[in-house]
Amino acid sequence: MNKIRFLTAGESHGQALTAILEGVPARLEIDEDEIEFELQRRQRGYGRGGRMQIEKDRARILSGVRYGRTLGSPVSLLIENKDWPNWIDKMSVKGVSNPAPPLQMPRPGHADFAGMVKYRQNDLRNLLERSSARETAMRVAVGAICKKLLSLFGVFIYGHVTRIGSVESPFSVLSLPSKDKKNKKSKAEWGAIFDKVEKSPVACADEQSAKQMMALIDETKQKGDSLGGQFEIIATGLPIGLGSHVHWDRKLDAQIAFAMMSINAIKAVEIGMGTGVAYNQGSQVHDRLYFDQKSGYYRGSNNAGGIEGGMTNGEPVIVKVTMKPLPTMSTPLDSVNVADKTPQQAHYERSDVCAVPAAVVVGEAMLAIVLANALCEKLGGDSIDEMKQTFKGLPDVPLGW
Ligand code: EPS
Repeated sequence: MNKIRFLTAGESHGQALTAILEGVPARLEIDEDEIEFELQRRQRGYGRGGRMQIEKDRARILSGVRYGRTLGSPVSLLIENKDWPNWIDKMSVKGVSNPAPPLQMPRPGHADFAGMVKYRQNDLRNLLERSSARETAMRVAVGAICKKLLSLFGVFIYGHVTRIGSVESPFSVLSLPSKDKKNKKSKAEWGAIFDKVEKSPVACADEQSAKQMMALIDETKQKGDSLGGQFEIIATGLPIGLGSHVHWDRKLDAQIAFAMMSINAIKAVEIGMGTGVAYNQGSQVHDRLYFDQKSGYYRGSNNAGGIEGGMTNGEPVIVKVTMKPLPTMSTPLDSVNVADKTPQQAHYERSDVCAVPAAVVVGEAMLAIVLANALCEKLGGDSIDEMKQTFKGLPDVPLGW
């Protein structure tokens, strides 16, 4: 990614998260309330721990915006950690006379062990603070700005949970009837489908499955265990030709996989039919191409998930993401005390039982960042106005070469 890039900083229980977002074109209208809307969506979710009762995420825009519009200069953001006053001693920037005792039992599945060895740390707090998914709040703030940019070009992103542990929702965008000519759905039609998701405590479109998911979360919490799951993200209204087939790092599916795998606890990413392509024949996998005067080009299915040859093909981009169960468990796993090498139970501190509903919003944000970058590359220009001019010149359907 080179048009839009960003860096974040901040520890989970430090003072704040910060970010610098570079490459946003000038004259994009954005305000803090729009960013907060996304931040609050990320805080939802049955299965979250006590921390979400403390935080009330809101990003302050510190630079790059004047009178409600971007300047083309770097946008910097700050989200305060409301929990910070409870951690002032444990997370003090300055040295203290009575530091907190070091945490020395790494949690299997977490960054603790490899991080302790790599960074020569004898206190796993020095790893967990940054490897915590708290950082994803800032990605959602950055993603909110990218979502706003995309919306000006008719691109919208939706996400929903398809699985938590053993409970699978029957709803998948991929399994919508192919006759639908999916890309032709209006924003209102997509909105109606995803309205149910927004109202669900587990971000699941199927009410029955949602109930089962919540029951499973309760049961798992009782046992002191944790849960992962899967979610699907979809981007609609994309023009043909974002990304490119010409070089490995310009392939859009590669960029999406990278972005999704960078989210905490993500172990697999699939585009469209994903791993299903291995079990089917070509005739069952590839999306037949049709044309009629009214709809232009359209497909009989969207197993490619909207990407062929590393480029958008005009169909919705569909990404399926798999998240592992969280490694912090109140019934901890076997570990070793790294101070004296004796067997001990892994460290436990307050955590979530399941964070899949929150991860959906982070996935949406990461997809928005990748797609906004690809759109800026495609349309060029230093301002939204310039991008819009170029956009008008793109063929609606690629007729009459
Ligand atoms: C997290 C542990 C929990 C989560 C946290 C991620 O935090 P705490 O240790 O303060 O209870 O709530 O997620 C967030 C703070 C957040 O904003 O999503 C972890 O270990 O990754």
